[in-house]
This record gives sequence, C-alpha cells and structure tokens, in this order.
Amino acid sequence: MSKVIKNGTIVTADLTYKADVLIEGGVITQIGPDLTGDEVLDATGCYVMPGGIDPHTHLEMPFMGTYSTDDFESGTRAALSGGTTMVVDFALPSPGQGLLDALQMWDNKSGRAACDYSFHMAVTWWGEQVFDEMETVVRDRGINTFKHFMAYKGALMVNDDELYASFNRLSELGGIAMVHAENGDVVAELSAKLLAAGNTGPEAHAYSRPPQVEGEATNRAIMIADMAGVPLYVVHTSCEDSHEAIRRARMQGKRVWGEPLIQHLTLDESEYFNADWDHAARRVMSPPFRNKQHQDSLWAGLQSGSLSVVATDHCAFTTEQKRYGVGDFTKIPNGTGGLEDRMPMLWTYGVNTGRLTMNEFVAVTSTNIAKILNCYPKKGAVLVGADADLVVWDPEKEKTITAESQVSAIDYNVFEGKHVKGLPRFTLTRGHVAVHDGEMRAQEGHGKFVKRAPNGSVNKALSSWKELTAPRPVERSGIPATGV
Ligand code: DUC
Ligand code: ZN
Ligand code: ZN
Ligand code: ZN
Repeated sequence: MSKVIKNGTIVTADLTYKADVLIEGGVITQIGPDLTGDEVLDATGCYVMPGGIDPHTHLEMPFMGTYSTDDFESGTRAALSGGTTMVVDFALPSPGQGLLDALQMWDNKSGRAACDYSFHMAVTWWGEQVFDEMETVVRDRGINTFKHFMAYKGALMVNDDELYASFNRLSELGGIAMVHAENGDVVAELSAKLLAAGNTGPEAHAYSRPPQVEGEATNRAIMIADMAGVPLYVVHTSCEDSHEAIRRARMQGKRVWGEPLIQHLTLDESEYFNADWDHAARRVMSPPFRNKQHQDSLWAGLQSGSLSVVATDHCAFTTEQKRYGVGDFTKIPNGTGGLEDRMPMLWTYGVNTGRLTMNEFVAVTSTNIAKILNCYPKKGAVLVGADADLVVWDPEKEKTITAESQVSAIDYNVFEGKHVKGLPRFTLTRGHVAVHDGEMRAQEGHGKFVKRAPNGSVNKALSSWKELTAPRPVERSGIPATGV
C-alpha cells in the first residue's frame, strides 16, 4: 500500500520547496507535484523533513551500579514521539569483555526497537583480542565508529597508550575514533578533594569537572588522532575550551567533529545551585551543565559550522536511582534524558529565535550525522530511494513539556515547564506512521539495525604530519665505539 504526503513544504539541509512525497515499500519512490497514493497524509502548513537521528544514546546501559531506565522499547518510542527516527547506541564491553560478546548483548536488547538504530562500539580496555575483533566489527558487523572514555577512571577509562594503539588500528581499518573527552585523572583528584572537604552534594559534581578538564582532553585526543591519522568525533562538546580546540583543528584541515547536546544548549549550571537535592541530582551528567558564555559558544559553533551535530546522550535514571548518591555525589548515576525533546527544543530555541535556519536545523539534527556515520542518503535525506524516515513538522503546534505527559519511563524531565512550539504532526519510520498528532502508533520490534561501511582512503588524507616526520634512517660515519 502506497502513501503520499501532500501539500507540505520539503525542507532539507540545502533546499526548501513545495512538493508531495510518494512512499512505497518503506522508501521514497517519487517527489513532485500532484502525486497520488492509497493513503494520504495531509501536510498542509507543515514542513516535510528527514527524521531526526540521535547519534548518542545509552538505552538500558549497565552503569554506576545500575541500568539506565529507558530501554530500546521506551527509548525509541520516546524518540519517535519527538520526530527522531534513528538512534545510535553504544555497545559497551565491560573491561576484559570481548567486543563481539558485548555486541551480542546489545543485539539482544535492541530487538524491541520501534525505530531503526545502529551501534557505536566502545573500547574500554586494550589487548590482542580487542585489536583482532575490531576488524570483524568493522568489516562484518557494519560498525565504523569506536568510542573511548578518557574519564571514569578505574571503570571505563582508557589511557593515552591505549588511545594511541586503538586510534592507529582504526586508521588501518577505515574507522572513526570517538572520545568522551574529560581528563579522568584530574576529575578523580578533584572529586576526592571535594569529598574530603565535606562537599558531598550534587553541585560538587560540577566543581569536579570544570571546563579545563574537557578542553585539555579534547586537545589531547585531537593531537593523538592526528598522529594516528584517524578522523575524530568528540561527543558532548559542552564548553568553549573544547569547542576552541575543535574549531582550530578544523581550520587546520583535520577531520574533527563536535557534538553539543540539547541539554547544554538550553540548560545552565544554575540548575545545580539554585535547587533542592533531587532537582540538582537529576541533572548530574558528564560533562555538567555550564554557564551562559559556554552556551553562547555552542550556539555560535552550530551557526558557523565548527560544531556539526546536536545529540542528547540520552541516559535516563529515575529519582530513586539518582538517590544512590545521597551523601556522596560521585555515586549519583551520571546521565540525563532528552530523546523526545531534542527536536522540539532545538526548533524552539534555535529556529524560532532566529539562531538557526530551518535548513541548518535539518543539517544538525539529521543530515550531517548521516554523512559522518556513512548512512547517507539511506538516512538523513528526502530523496528518491532514501528510507521513508520522515517527520511532518507542524511549526504552529505547541505544548509545555511535563514528566506526566512524556513517553520516557522516568519520573521527571529536565526540561519540565519549558514551552515548545514546533512538533511532529506525523513521524514515519520506513513508511510506517508511528506518530499521528501526538497519538502513538509505534510498533515494538519494527526497528532494524543500520549497517555502516568503513571509510576508504579518506583517513590517510588527514594531515601531512605523518609523511613529513616519517622515520628516516640516517647514514653516518664516526659513531663512537662506546657510549658513556
Ligand atoms: N555521561 C553521562 O552523563 N552519562 C552516560 C555516560 C556519560 O559519558
Ligand atoms: Zn560520555
Ligand atoms: Zn554518552
Ligand atoms: Zn511497519
């Protein structure tokens, strides 16, 4: 049965024009005037855009002694309700666990997804098994992105020797390195010092992770990536210190991307200071919320193109889980939600304020990341042949965000009380109408895994540094017979 989206205005990362969209077998088969189909979806007054892609989620993730509460069922339903049609989650081996073993665990969980999804692989330790399995993950399993935690010392963190080894391996395989860039050694020192001085509350979490720890780690990751010759994607860029490093690297011709979160763009550090314990703890995430100057830097980055993608790092814990950290802020599970609010919040605070054009909105919520992750134009496009992952966006539809009305399974929402204008009329996942005017018709298990191929020779063109400093043996005479 075919469907046609009629009377809408198509908005892509580069074009805005009036046309209908015909969908058959889950893909777009025609774009043009006066199309007909078995079922008509009326898009009068709406924009027809590529569905959102959230490249940074942690669904049902084992972390800090518990599991994040939104799983692939509630998480992908939440995504669809807000116009997001694909999520990319992190398969996370525990230290010592094989990559393929971890991937099996994520395969099992993700069977319930209502929208399409992909995985990034995390490298949480280093050894021959990881080195070997990386090739299988890239070549056979369709995963070309590998995340490294430079923080969470004693748990997920990898050191510089491990980063350098992994980045080199990725360079060989055509993969992309990703980093959670915070200096984990310094965070551990600052945390211990704060606790020893009696600072046990959630605000101490922010003091333990100042912008400098992020700026330092981002710079270090960029330099190591450059030496290894691998493209680098910096997740959750939250501050000018990190953004500045990314901006400079891009100006130097390095393949480096930065990803601000909708939370960091719209919420600031006052959430930790002018509030009760639960309010502050519910907003504990790493990196923490920053001040307004850092926020301005992130918006400027989206406008100028030095930052490329808006994500959520959706990692939702209930209030009860957050209370594991009463008396010790280091035990508050790190993470906030945002999957269903990312698109309406960015539209409201970006497009409606004049900070972003509609085309820029599409670029940073969908098209840019589809290109970076090598799934464009299957995803992130309104083109004939692309998957019909679409959102019919009603710029006049409004609501106030509340935990009570949200899809996410937790008991609060960090955007509680925010008024948004701009919401989906329809969200389609491969042609299936999952949301119609707030009514959920998402189907558990509808989602499919999206395979992504490695990059070709592009990795080698990163910078000329490697060529210029390649080891050259020097022929010399007059070598002394003995050393000192
Ligand atoms: N930061 C969070 O806040 N939660 C999940 C992992 C991370 O890096
Ligand atoms: Zn992270
Ligand atoms: Zn994360
Ligand atoms: Zn279906």
